[in-house]
Amino acid sequence: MRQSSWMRASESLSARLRLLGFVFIAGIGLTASTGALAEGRITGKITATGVRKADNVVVYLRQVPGNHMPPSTPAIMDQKDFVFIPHVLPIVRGTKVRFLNSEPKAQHNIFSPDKVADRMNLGTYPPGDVRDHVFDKECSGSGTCVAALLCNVHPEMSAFVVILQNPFFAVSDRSGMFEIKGVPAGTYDLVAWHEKLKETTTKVTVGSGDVQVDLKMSR
Ligand SMILES: [Cu+2]
Repeated sequence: MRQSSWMRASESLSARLRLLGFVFIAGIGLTASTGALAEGRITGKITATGVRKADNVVVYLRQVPGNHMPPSTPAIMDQKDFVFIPHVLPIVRGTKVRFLNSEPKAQHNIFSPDKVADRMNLGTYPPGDVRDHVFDKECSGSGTCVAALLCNVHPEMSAFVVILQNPFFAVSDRSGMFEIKGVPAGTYDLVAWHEKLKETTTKVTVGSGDVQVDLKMSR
């Protein structure tokens, strides 16, 4: 009687230990997986001298480990009221950009004279038509990889496709604010590029949570 009660107690104890062990291992597993998946957000404000507004600054991480695939859907560059929309389009290298013509009547011709990024000419085409181009060439030289876009019908039209290694980028708004979400934990070079301002590079360390980075840019 005494023995069997001891055995029951012992079995119950070993069952509890097994359960405890399971919970412990599961706990380690959970900690390890959340550790590996830690990601944060980079937010900030750009103050620029020499331009009226600090918008259209592309803020991006120069190099993020891994092979970053371009999206399966094309990025859109529209043309309306004789303006490229958006004025600045950051993409992951290899992204297909679809060029629309949303004018009621006017034809446009899109080309990039850029020898460094991607020299191309999509020809002249009417409203409603589209042209696609995949920006997949490696840039020669250092600095941000940019393809300037022009229209040979309307010389006042211009835009920029900024070709990047990874999808962790943002374009600043009219008040110079930007936000990059879902950044894997790590230390990176945060680059700010603007068509008229000097490029800046800042070291940034991202954990889980928010990192605030304010940037100053000038001509
Ligand atoms: Cu045009």
